[in-house]
Amino acid sequence: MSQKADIALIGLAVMGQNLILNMDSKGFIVCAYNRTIEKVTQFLNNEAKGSNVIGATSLQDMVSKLRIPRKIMLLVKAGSAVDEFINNLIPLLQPGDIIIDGGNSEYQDTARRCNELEVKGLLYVGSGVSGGEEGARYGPSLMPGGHHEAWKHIQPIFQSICAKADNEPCCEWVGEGGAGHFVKMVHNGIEYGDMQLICEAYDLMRNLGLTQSEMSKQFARWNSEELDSFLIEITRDILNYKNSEGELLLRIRDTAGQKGTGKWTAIAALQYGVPVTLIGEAVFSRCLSALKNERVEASKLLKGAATKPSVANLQNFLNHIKHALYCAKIVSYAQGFMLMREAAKENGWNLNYGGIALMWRGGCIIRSAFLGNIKEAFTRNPQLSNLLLDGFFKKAIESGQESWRQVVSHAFMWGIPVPALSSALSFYDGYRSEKLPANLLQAQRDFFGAHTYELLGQEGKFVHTNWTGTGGNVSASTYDA
Ligand code: NBP
Repeated sequence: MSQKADIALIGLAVMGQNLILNMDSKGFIVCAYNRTIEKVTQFLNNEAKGSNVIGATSLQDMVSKLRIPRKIMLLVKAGSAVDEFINNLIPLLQPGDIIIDGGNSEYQDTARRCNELEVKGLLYVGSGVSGGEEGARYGPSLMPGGHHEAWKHIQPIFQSICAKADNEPCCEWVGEGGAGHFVKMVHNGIEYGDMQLICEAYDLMRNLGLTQSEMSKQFARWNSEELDSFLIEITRDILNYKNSEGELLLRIRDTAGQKGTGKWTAIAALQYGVPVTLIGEAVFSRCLSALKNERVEASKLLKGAATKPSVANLQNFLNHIKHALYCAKIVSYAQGFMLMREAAKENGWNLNYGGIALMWRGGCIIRSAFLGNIKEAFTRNPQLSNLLLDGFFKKAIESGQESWRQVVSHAFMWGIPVPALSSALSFYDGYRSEKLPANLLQAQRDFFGAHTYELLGQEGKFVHTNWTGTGGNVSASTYDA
């Protein structure tokens, strides 16, 4: 009888194929399966030729080829395909077997599946996988969560195939239920934010008349400093890219699509009541970009600022842009970690924030030197309540904030949209405000809806005032504004 496989992988599209080849290269025996069976043979005869990968012709065949406890990883389209496979696998498995979903599933679906499988004695893991095709092949960032009992069985495979940063694996157990997919969702939201910030820096530079080659040089310089990251690096290369028709970027339509994980992050932020403003703006910016036809019409009708973009000292201003980008990025990550902290509280997850920073440090799209600084912040103080309060980041914003304010105010005067840079600055100013104008909000709500208010020094005691002398003295018990 031939050797049994260590793991089965279902879904032979780009992610599945590359993860299989990665596992194979690390010495694990993988059994490959796909809904369209012909793709298994195609894969074995082409990409996996010469490897130890084995194929299966049916789910029964696949299950019979696995070591116990069986480990089956799904890399299929998120949604009903995952449920269909789980339902078809249940009758074929034994208690203690493990199903792993490595797709971009919604974290609440993962939590539901965890509960459903627990009743049947099966272990379920929802794992974030980041890094795209190349990451999957040579070392992704992996964010597994679900039934903790599964971790000791999958840990050797996961920590062997994942990316490494400073010799540490970019994969650690995240937490119970949907925790792994939640953290992956926030990662994707942060990716949206980073990309939007870079786009705003690019927009400012091109409005100041820089050529693509000059902008590329700026990004190259920034990539050797505190902004050192994969996204800055690829932006440098995109700006430099030319084909037979010249600079490609100039010919790309200015409308961006989305697959939904950024939107999910913004929805979760609203649901948990956490002001994740920068990612929200990044999602809305993509929505605004998609209104191309409307924007073309509006551009002919609506007047903008009277002041044309220009600066006395270009080099100085470019440095201001770098600081603005860095400060706003700090706010974005601080907001993302605030969201994870609140979700952890509500879901009973014991998240290791330094460990999460390390998981994102290598392999994934937001990989950067900056994540190393975040890891260090949580190592210094594992109980850190907000990244903005860490000494390193506090100092970074102190030294960059004048530049940040210059950039945002100039952009407003020139009529250049900078939603992410500016919303981050407003958040920063709000977060550091001892007094916000919400006293007036309380008064307004009580005035028109008898919603009551709290007096300073008497927190927790809600009172109502008859502001006009004509309303009653009864306060509202329902919340409607
Ligand atoms: P896709 O998301 O394109 O999914 C293709 C796979 O899903 C194929 O195996 C296909 O089988 C299967 N499938 C579909 Br589509 N509908 C199905 C159904 N109703 N029942 C059973 N199988 C079905 O592949 P991918 O881009 O490799 O991504 C896989 C997962 O990883 C997704 O959740 C994705 O969001 C996530 N992810 C992707 C990336 C990336 O860079 N692409 C990065 C990180 C995470 P077939 O061959 O029979 O049609």
